[in-house]
Amino acid sequence: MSLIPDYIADKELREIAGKTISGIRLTPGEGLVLYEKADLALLGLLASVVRRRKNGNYAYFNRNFHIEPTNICIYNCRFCSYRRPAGDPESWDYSHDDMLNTLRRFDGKNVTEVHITGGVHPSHDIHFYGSLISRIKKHRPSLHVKAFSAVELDHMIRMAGLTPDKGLALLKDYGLDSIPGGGAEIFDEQLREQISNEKTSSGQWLLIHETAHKTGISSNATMLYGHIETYAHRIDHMNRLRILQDRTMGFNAFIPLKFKKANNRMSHLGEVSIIEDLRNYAVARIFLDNIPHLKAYWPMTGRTVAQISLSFGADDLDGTIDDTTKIYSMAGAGEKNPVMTSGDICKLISEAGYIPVERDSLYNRIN
Ligand code: V47
Ligand code: SF4
Repeated sequence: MSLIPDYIADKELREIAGKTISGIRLTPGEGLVLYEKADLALLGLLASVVRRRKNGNYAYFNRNFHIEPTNICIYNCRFCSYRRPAGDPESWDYSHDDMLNTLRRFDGKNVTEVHITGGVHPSHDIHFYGSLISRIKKHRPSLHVKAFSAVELDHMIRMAGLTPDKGLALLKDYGLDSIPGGGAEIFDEQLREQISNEKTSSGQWLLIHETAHKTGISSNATMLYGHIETYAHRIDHMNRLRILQDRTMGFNAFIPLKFKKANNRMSHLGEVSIIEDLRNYAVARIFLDNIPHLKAYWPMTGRTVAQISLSFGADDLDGTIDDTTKIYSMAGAGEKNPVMTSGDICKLISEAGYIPVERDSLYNRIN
């Protein structure tokens, strides 16, 4: 008996569904057909087949917190609600001691990862950030440091006059463990110019991640969706990631980031629906057959949508956060002060019918 419901009459869609169920890679054209023709129920079914093949009935989370060193940034992306010019009353620029104080708040608490990212400050250099990492490691050697988007890395490595391989090797020596997925936005060059003019190019973003993977530093990848992009742009973005991943296998997780409209220069666009969020998770899970994990980042989605997304391909909710990130609350996310205990996360996951698993930053099971 076929898993594909009879009401799906479209021949092309039936073939694509059949390929997905058999574990055969979809072409970019077929991925596009899914976005254009498949309804939510079919996408949920297919994404769940893929999700269970890759991650069984498990849903992952970790115990983490963020440090956002500054919101002063040399770039001015149209979608960004977070950046402030230097001297603005809402800008911040933390010293090492400020950030070490944040770290000390977690002394005696069971966290395993610090996620560090922020604006691209005009003058903080690779040694400022490198020595921050080494001070963190000195204070708490077992903490995994996941730090700096490829956009921040690109700037600090260029400022130092280094090549990506030399710059990343230096940061690894300082203690960098892995790289978060930010700054990818959308790779299509024309669209990127419209929403984040002058920022690190798509090619450079991909090169930094490829170099990191070759240096033994794994990473995540994001995609900013729900603004002026088309489905073809989303497929193109994921296809570029899929091609790179075939070469390196260094991406741990893919994280779709929904454009949030508050306090930025693209507010007039509004936001896409939750249905669209779930369809997008599902297509990503089906299309990105070589990235092991799909993360629903709950401070952005809110906990309810994160919970539902587990039935649309997501297998990771990110972490406990402990109210340490402002990026999404400044962009209008419902979670104004994001905090969940590991008990809260386990409850969300269990209620959705999945088995909660605490992981480390590289997806090894802790519990
Ligand atoms: O690159 C900025 C996005 C990203 C808005 O690797 C916005 O585990 C939506 O990369 N609406 C930074 N998105 C956050 C990020 C991230 C988050 C969670 C986990 C991981 C990981 C990485 O935030 C930026 C940009 O794409 N962003 N403004 C906005 N208005
Ligand atoms: Fe700067 Fe990042 Fe905001 Fe762009 S999204 S303006 S690079 S902080």
